[in-house]
Amino acid sequence: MEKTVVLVKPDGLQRGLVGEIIHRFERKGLKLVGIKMVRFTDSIIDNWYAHHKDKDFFQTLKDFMEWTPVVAMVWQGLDAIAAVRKIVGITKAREAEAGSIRGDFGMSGSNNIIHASDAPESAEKELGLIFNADEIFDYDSVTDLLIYSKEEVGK
Ligand code: FUP
Repeated sequence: MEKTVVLVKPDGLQRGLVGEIIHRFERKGLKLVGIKMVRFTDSIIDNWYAHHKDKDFFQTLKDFMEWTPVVAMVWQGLDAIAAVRKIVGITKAREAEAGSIRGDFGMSGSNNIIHASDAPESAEKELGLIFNADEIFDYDSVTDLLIYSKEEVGK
């Protein structure tokens, strides 16, 4: 099944939202297969946000992401990337749909609490930037057969 990388950003950590965020993904039926704290560096950010390196907000984004450690997680599930992005909400938090994490807890388009991979290529890149292979766990979850149909469970 698909894996996606989630970060609780420094504002989410400061605001005590780590448990709330984990709870939302758990109750959705996603499986946690990796979790740790990471301190982002210039070189991680240059790579992670390479598509933003020429934007005027890039230095602000860097300073923000290096403010405190982040909580990095890998969640697994059927079409997990799209499912997680829906739970996260759009970038500008004050316009994000109520019920999403950004919609419920944020007002900013930069201090927006959480990151989630937006495509299989970025999920793979992000995972490789901060997780070692032995930090990702493959295990059977007893709830898989409740959350998915028999046809879906092996996908
Ligand atoms: P998202 O995928 O929703 O996290 O959004 P992007 O990849 O477009 O942007 C990554 C981060 O850059 C955002 F979470 C916050 C920051 N950003 C800004 O600060 N200003 C902007 O106008 C756009 C993005």
